[in-house]
Amino acid sequence: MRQTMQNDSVFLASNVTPSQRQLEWQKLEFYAFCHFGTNTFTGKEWGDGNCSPLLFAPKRFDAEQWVTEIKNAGMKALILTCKHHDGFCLWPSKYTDYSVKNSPFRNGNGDVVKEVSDACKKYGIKFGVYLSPWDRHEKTYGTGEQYNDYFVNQLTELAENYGEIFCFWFDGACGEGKNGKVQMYDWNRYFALIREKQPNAVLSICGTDVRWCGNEAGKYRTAEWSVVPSYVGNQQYTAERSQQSDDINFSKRINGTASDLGSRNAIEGVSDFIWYPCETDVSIRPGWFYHKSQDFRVKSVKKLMNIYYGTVGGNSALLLNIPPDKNGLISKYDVRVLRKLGKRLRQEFSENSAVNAKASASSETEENKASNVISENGFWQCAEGDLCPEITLEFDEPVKIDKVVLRENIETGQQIEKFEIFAETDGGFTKISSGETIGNKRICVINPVKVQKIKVKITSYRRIAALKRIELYCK
Ligand code: FUL
Repeated sequence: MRQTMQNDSVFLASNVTPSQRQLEWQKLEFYAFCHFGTNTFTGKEWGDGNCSPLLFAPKRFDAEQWVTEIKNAGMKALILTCKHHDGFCLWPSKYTDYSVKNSPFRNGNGDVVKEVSDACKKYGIKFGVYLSPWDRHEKTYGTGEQYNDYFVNQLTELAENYGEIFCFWFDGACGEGKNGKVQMYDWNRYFALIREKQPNAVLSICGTDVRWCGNEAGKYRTAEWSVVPSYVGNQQYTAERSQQSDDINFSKRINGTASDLGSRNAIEGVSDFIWYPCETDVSIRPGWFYHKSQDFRVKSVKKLMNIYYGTVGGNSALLLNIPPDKNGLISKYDVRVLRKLGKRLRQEFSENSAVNAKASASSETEENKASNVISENGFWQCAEGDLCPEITLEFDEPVKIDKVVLRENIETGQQIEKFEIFAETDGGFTKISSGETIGNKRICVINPVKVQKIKVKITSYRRIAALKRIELYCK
């Protein structure tokens, strides 16, 4: 235990823990974004809200195709752009004519939100809603209360009619510029409504449960903290860093991302903290919407695996955008990569050999024993006063590994600041990896090695050191 002054920033941060809904969300790790709407047909990224609904005409739309490919690639949920900035609604909203009901899709009787949410239910993945606060079509946008009523009405339709929703994703983007309309969003009213109608849903990005990573390029932090100063949770903070103009290069930029939000240095002098875990959103293509011209620019499996290791394996969730095409299908170019990605993930994490080991530690508590790290339940916690706790897994026979997965017990907060991993081979212990944070999950990719023992040393932590799991894999 270090620095236990009761008013010390590090001590205060160490007391912050996730809510139940954040813990449930944390289990998803990897899920899909589907940008689909009029832009799919016009070739734009930011529609201006003036194009005719008649353009929305997917001829072979099949939500089950989306969901089966997404599930196969290892993703556990899907977030649909029910309304993007152009204001066009993918469900027949009662409050506007600018929706699927005036499009050729299913002769005006279609409901994309219904078909996608039903497919998610059928195949057992979660469904989430993206509803853009910024609306370029709706006349009341910029009037204050009238637009807030409109937005609340739409949220109510979505929250009431499509079953369980795991997430409401509120984009911070707005490109109205200096002379554009200014709308004062009534966030508290939106959030209260969702808490009432969908109490298990997380509020993301401009919401208070899940934090935007700060870029759209798949760039991640080497040390990702879920406990951050409260001001990071302010909607203004997120909006100012979000996209301000229709600029394709925004998705490549990483300079808006603060590299450190939670280390001792970053939180010095701060006394207010929140649990606000990171989500990294990135598109499988250069754009968020489908463009035929980008068919040959789908990210490779290698690139996606790197992003996966850095995000899912770096205490962030990964929200991978897969934009369906004009037919209303995930195109064969994306399908090819998604299938390979799913196969690769299954290979990389096929068998956890840690379950066959014997665990011992420099210290443990009565309830939270070392052996818990290789079981299905519980966690290991070192005894008070153990300043450099270590835990060792020992095998009867040497085991080949190329990845060590560590999971902190985040129910008791995020506290581990530095760790080192050693392997005992024929020639004694050698260091094979080290890192700063762990949080929900840290994946350490190492050179393949045959080990008799693995030792994890926690060289710096805040108030408690508690590991939920150690897993060992080899492809
Ligand atoms: C941004 C938007 O402006 C993009 O169009 C896209 O929806 C992305 C996920 O968020 O802020």
